[in-house]
Amino acid sequence: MTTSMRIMTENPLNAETPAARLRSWITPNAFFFNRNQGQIPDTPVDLEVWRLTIDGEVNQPLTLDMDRIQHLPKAIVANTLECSGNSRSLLEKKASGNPWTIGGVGNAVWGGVWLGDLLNDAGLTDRAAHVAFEGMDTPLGKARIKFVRSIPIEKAMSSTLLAYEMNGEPLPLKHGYPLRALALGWTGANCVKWLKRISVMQSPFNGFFMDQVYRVFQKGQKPATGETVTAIGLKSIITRPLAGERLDKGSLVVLGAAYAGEGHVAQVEVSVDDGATWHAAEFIGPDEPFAWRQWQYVWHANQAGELTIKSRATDDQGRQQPAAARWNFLGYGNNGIHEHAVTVTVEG
Ligand SMILES: Nc1nc2c(c(=O)[nH]1)N[C@H]1C(S)=C(S)[C@@H](COP(=O)(O)O)O[C@H]1N2
Ligand SMILES: [Mo]
Repeated sequence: MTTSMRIMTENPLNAETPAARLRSWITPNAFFFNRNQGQIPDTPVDLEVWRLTIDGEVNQPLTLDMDRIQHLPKAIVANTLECSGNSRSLLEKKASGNPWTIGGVGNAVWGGVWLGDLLNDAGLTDRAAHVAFEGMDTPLGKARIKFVRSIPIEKAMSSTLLAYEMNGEPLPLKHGYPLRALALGWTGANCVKWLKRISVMQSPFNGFFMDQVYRVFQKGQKPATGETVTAIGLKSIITRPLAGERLDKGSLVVLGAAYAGEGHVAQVEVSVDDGATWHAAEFIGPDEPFAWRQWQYVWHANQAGELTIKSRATDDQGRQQPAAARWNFLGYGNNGIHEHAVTVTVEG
């Protein structure tokens, strides 16, 4: 069983959390997945020189240092972060991008300030409709395009955190030190790291990572005409046993996590006969908005042979995780029950 990060690319660093590290409610900082389009700053920025600017469609632009930010009312919130491309490699039809299995997701308790509080201080003009975030990472690739992303003003005002702490520690360099945005319940692409500038705009930011990359589109379709990735979908994953494991007969605890972005997971069911019959799993531990729920199902494996375990989540509106993923060109948002099935062998 592997417990170290699975590195997909070194530069930029893209690495996923091994399943064994997804079995606790909190994902430790050292094992939280890494997803980067650019080059992580090689040294933490000096807080003496770092400033956050808030400008654009505001009455009073703000320039804030960390001391000022940390003296504002502190919010502490749990949030499960998932990369839009998570589970891409589990799709039956290939899609281009990092070959994530299930480990492009993690849950942490973040400390910071509400973006809405800062935007209220700056005062929004009546043209304010979108909020763009710019980080300090160095762009890679020939075109040297900065990772700039914008979100609608409603999301920015209602439930977006600017985090300077992760699981009680200062935000680690890899995860955006000194400050990152977290659009709670939305995919990682909406959560810019190493923040330096927040601009309020009349329309969405136009740029490569807005128009060409984080879009759900089909082959032959222009990316910009596809939908922008926003909220994380309803999904459950099995973190134990692992695919291909050989198990002894007897009682076995099946473990997993389920999450729903801005929604709330109400039920998880498990099937050990490839979806023919389903049994309620039991939740373990905290149940917080925007955070995954860990679950377990005790399975009495008394017959030898190969079999397929599936899990399915239902939210508090009665919506169910889809039986199969909805394929798209970049393989975003794979939350299919079928794609996340785990086949194991019970030894005779
Ligand atoms: N500045 C900056 N922010 C960024 C990115 C980036 O490349 N640069 N990648 C985004 C993507 S696609 C994801 S999934 C998350 C990953 O956050 P993590 O590395 O802390 O897990 O960061 C987001 N924020
Ligand atoms: Mo991502």
